[in-house]
Amino acid sequence: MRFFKAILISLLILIPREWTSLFGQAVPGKDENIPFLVTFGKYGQISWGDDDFYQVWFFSIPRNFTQPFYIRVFDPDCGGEHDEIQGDFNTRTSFSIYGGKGVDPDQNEESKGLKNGENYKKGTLLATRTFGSEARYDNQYYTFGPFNPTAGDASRKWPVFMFKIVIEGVSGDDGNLYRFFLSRDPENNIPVEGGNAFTYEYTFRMWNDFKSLAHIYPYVDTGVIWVKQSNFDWDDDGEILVVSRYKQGLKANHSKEADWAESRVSIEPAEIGGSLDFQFYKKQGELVKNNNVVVTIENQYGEALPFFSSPIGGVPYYEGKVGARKIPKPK
Ligand SMILES: [Ca+2]
Ligand SMILES: [Ca+2]
Ligand SMILES: [Ca+2]
Repeated sequence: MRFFKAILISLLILIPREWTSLFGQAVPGKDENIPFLVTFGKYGQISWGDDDFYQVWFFSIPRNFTQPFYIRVFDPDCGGEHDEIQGDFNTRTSFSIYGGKGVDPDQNEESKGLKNGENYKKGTLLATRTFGSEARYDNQYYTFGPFNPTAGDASRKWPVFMFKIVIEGVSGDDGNLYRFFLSRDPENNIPVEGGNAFTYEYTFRMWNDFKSLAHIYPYVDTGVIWVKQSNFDWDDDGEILVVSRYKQGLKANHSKEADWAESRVSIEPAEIGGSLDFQFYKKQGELVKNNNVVVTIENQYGEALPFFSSPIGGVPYYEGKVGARKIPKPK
């Protein structure tokens, strides 16, 4: 009886993990509860919540996936529904997809797109399109592809091919809100099994309500002792808490208007090889509307941590003080 109970429990543990990886193809991811990514036109003001008017995302395709795939962009245009108007809609946003050598951020630091002026476009340009205000793609998907997985950059660290999408606000001053889906199908959102997406500088929009809790999940790699979280233009909107199996809710310093705030978070050895859960709580009372925010995290060596749409190791839940003494399973 005890044996069957053990099997049942291990199945219950396995199911949610499989479930999250299946839905990791949506960017933002299923567990993140983030409505949109956001990139402003380059003549926007940083006080609107985008510090640099571009964003870089990576898609990883498992080596054993050999079919063509597609990158679908929801609401790529800037106008009509969802987008943030400033004066008139006059913003053009480019979406460019890269493969080949130079893409993999583990082999090319500049690819991460963390610093203005660095060559974050390295790689082979596979597809690009610039969108203005286009009714045809308003509240609709635009599909890039098909792409052959082997056109990606072969990672040395993971058994995957890497692709990169660079989003730039090439003109205008409005906020373009959009999402991605990594798909096996050009017309529908059909996940690529085992695929994932990640970024090193996350620029996103909070829901316009009091109750929705947003999450992002940085991956903690070997050798990390502490991390420094930095966030930009949080508008003094509620709290940012760090949760893991060993952290019940550590308060992170948060920014106000058009400024950066940072704080350190120590890492337990048992947190290595898994994800942290950064939770973004809205302030109650007066609603902070259209809150766009930027988040980066680096380790004690100044190396940026990736945020995965499908958190590596699954969503971490606080296990309490007893759980903290548990010995993690060897790999
Ligand atoms: Ca405008
Ligand atoms: Ca849009
Ligand atoms: Ca903001």
